[in-house]
Amino acid sequence: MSPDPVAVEEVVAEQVADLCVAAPAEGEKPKKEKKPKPQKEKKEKPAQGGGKELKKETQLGLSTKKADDFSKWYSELVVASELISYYDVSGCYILRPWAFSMWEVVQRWFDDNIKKLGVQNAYFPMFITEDVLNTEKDHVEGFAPEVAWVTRAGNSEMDKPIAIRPTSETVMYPYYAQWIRSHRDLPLRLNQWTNVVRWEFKYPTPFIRSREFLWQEGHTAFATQAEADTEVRQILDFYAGVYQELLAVPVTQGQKSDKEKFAGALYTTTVEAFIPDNGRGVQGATSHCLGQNFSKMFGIEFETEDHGKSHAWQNSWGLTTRSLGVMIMTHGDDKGLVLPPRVAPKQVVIIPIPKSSSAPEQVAAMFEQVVIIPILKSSSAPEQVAAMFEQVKAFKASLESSSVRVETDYRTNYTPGWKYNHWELRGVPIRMELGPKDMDNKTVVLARRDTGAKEFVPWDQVATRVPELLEQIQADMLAKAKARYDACVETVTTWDAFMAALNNKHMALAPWADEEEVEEDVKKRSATADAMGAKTLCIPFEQPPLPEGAVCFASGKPAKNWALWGRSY
Ligand code: 87F
Repeated sequence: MSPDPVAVEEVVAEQVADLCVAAPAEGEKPKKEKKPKPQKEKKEKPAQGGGKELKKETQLGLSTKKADDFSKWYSELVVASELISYYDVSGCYILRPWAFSMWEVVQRWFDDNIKKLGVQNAYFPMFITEDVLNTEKDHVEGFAPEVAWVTRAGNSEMDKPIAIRPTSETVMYPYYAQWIRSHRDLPLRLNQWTNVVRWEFKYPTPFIRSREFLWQEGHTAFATQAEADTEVRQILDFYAGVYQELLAVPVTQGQKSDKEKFAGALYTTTVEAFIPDNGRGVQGATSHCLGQNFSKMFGIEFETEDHGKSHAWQNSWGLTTRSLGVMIMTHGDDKGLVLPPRVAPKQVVIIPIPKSSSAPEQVAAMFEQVVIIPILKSSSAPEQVAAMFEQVKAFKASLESSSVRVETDYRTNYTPGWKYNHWELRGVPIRMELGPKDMDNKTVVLARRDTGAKEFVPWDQVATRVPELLEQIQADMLAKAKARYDACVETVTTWDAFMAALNNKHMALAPWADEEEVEEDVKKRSATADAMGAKTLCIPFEQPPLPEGAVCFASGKPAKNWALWGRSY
């Protein structure tokens, strides 16, 4: 993946301010790191025991609105929704189960798809000797400051320091050179799911930019360029699928400019997302055709069918946990996460609402899920509450048999309002309420997290309506995000219109002569006192027709294509 620009206008959320490296201005030397203090998270305090406290609602939700301070909203959100805990190594985060299970959904989907193409999973070590890392010196050079090294074991300095993988080209390709001898050994298509370490000094942001992150990296070798070219685009389509079909995040597919491509690649393709709230583009995932660059460096040579010799054609491609951050930023609102059903760890939460906010202890004791039993009088008879809870269990079983991921919340020490906030914060797509009236009418209420819309559904239709509604929510979330995305693409032909688009927190689609010097110049000229310069996000594969005589918006030279520009992560 190509290096990211420095975020200059990020504002630190109050409770994380002292954890992070101060954001250096572009070109400025990174500041010295402060020793981070462990994060103080706002803990939920359930009402304890006695009746008086039971009604008192605990403070849930977010103190910052998305539109008021996006960066602070995001930092608060990822912690409050229990996706992330801050860690005492700056730029590293704990992925809690709510986040990790979404990564597992992404993994499963992508893994199934690449296996259908014939890719196999493998695992290579995370350590790299200095000599091997230097085999690829030209390409590693620009990244060298980010490589982390192990220099000591126990109390003794190591004879030779060992690098921790920032990516695995140099780890894997010496073995590809051993394994690939004949055209019969091709194609070789391996993928690994791992962590990688890049010791960045740019401003860290959970999921979006961290010093250790999770990803998959695919490394494949073919006999011909045509096969490699085909795979590059198949993988890119899968990446677009992860974003659009699972995460409901629109992306543009395209090719990176020469300046932005991976230095080791022949060409780099990318899916580019956009965060309207801060006007930043974000590289979603990249699929590179490495050509024969690495096979020549590492000696990956094979005997062809006609007994000649040829260097293999190689690709590499990667998707990281950043994808979850883009999804969270895209859909989240002032109440918390809004999760697309296909990745939501729980798709429906069923909340029984007995007449009183608490159930009698003898009823509560029947259910293992209930751990805290308040001793209170209830206005619902135990039999009524028991019947309601039985009905909830029946819905859970029936929905789970159609593979719906269901949570039930029988807790009796929280009010219904508190529970609504709790599950809204966590982004569960559908809340199903079952109250005394619903028991009488044999209906439930389904409330959508994305729109807040509520509907009554007869019991006998729940098993069909819920899956249908989940698909509807998924489709509506993508459509809404796509409409916002499209509204952020401004077609411009002049420098002034280009700057106006950027300063309006939009992307600019502009005719371009495809010159690296011009891209560098645009980056400098478009930087303002409080905003970074712009770069090309990609040259979209879907190109509008270029009018006769169209000229580059920045250089005035004859345009070669339309490029998508933006300020970006
Ligand atoms: C940081 C330190 C050292 C990115 C780095 O995009 C080396 C690198 O090679 C480095 N950051 N890269 C480029 C990674 C290229 C490529 N690798 C496989 C991918 C996808 C997965």
